[in-house]
Amino acid sequence: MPDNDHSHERNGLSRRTLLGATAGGAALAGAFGGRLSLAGGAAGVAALSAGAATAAEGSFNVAPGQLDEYYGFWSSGQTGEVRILGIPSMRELMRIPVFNRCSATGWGATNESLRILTENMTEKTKKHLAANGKKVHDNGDLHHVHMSFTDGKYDGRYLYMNDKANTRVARVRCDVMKADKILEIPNAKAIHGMRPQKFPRTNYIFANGEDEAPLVNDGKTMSDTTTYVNLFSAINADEMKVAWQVIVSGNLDNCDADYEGKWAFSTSYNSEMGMTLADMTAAEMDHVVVFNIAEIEKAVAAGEGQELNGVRVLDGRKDAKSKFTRYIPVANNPHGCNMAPDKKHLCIGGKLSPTVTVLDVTKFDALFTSDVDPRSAVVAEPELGLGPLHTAFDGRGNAYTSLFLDSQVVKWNIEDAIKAYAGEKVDPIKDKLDVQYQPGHLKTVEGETLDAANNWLVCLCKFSKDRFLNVGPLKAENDQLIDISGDKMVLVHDGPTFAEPHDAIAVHPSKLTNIKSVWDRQDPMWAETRKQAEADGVNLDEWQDSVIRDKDDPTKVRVYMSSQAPSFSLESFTVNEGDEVTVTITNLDDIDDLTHGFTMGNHGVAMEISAQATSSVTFVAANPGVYWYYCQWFCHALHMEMRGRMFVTPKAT
Ligand code: RUQ
Ligand code: CUA
Ligand code: CA
Repeated sequence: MPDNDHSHERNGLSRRTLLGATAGGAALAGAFGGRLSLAGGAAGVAALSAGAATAAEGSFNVAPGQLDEYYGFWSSGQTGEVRILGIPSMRELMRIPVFNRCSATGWGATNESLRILTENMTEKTKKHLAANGKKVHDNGDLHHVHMSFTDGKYDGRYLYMNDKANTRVARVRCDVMKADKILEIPNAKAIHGMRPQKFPRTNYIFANGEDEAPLVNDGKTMSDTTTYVNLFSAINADEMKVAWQVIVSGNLDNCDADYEGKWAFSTSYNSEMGMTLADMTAAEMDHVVVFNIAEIEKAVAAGEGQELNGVRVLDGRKDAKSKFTRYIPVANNPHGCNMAPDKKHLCIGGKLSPTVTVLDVTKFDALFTSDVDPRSAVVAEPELGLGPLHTAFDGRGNAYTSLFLDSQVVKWNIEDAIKAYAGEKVDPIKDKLDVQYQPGHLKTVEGETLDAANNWLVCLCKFSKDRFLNVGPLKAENDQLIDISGDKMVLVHDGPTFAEPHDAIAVHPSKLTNIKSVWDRQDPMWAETRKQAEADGVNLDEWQDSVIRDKDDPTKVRVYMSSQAPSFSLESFTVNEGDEVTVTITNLDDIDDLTHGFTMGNHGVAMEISAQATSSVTFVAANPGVYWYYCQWFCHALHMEMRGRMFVTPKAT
């Protein structure tokens, strides 16, 4: 058993003791779906005292004051943020603003976040935003969040996430759980599927372009779809720069990578290059594209292909008989693309077909070196039910596939499916469980890594209908927790979530030992702000209360203050009507959980300043008068008194 597949002893204790001590155990076990009997009796108690209880009792209750066993990192769909949930309690622990604006933290308003949001923007986007009177996009559509890998396992350095709406990929630092890079991908359109390279480490983030458009999209060609292309992008995960792109045939939906660092693969639902629903579903087969990383790297190093908007672009289209790609036909309009932790099997969700196609990635070499039929890599195609979308894995060779139309999760065994495909009389399906309703992604604990555990499955349902109190026409989604430790799956918990979290991962805390509780004063997040302060002769690491007018541009004023509960170092400052004011605040408190805030009344300005952090915000003081600023983060018994005045002096007429 992997060492992260450990206990739920907290609540198990009472239940196990109860079961072991009473004759009513069997009846109770029945009430819990027949599962409790697995843990009953002396064996269960012995295992518990050895500190190695299993999840068999399906206990999801985390008592007040107790910590969850796993971090869950959730996408938030159209909300554009990442959320941290505890598993198994499904309690929401934190929100990480990424592509969205955040009223609480000032993400999208502070100079530090604006630099991250804008520094890797294309010229086209800058032009568009300027024309619309904006600095940044207001929305994002965050589907997939994944952690960086070392040797096929999560390494706790970074999280990566996509924005389908505005063709971006972002990175979150796990030490502080804040975004530090946001990259707009040039040339491609609508980044959907996104995965880190798993082995030997995450050198690349693979990102699928979903929407078809002319490669040079300048209006010279529009309705002539023969000029449309789709791009597969590899991003240098350390530098957060696009490393290379490959033009493919058809569009790209979901992707994944293998455990040898040789391949990436993507599903395509529009090999037809259709522009209407009828055309996109017209063919009998679509395909999976296999990308040959070594061949692509060689060609990039040799300067093959073309340079477009600063990126090396190779042609990997089917008819180009490319050495970069192979196309494996699969049933029309596939969706999920999930690599099993057995290092060998890639599972493709059939969506329109009731099947999952299992590909053996060790057979991919032959596709590039000989003339074999690409379908020779198919080793199983079990019929599982209606609308198979995504597949998750445990560490015992089982797969769990979401059935969107059947509103079920189906548990099946990969080796049995392979045997059945070879003609043996064996049923790969082990269990089916009803979920509520229409599931999309589903996730086991570290199931996309070599540490796949055998205890929990989170199933992200697209509808909640009657599961919660009615809150109006727009309802919560329903993320359900399923105990998979026994032979039968048991639904144990409903967890409502806002907007549509497409995807999630679960990570054991032992992978996240670098999380800080207080910022490092030298953090790069405010390096630019620090440079400006130094130029202004201000030491950000000390108590400071300076108001500095720019020597070259006298309409610019920089206000520096520190905070220590319950006061700002400046109880007032004065600027002139029409000045551009930059307020920089350093929180000198270095106690756990002592966050201050800064809100400038009636100016739409607010930001978070956590312990030892520096944050700054810039605005124009357009109206003369007295304006109060205050700390909006409860920090002290005298938190209400933590406020001050900005005097805006009228222009001399
Ligand atoms: S997708 S419900 Cu945006 Cu990950 Cu499949
Ligand atoms: Cu400082 Cu509230
Ligand atoms: Ca199709």
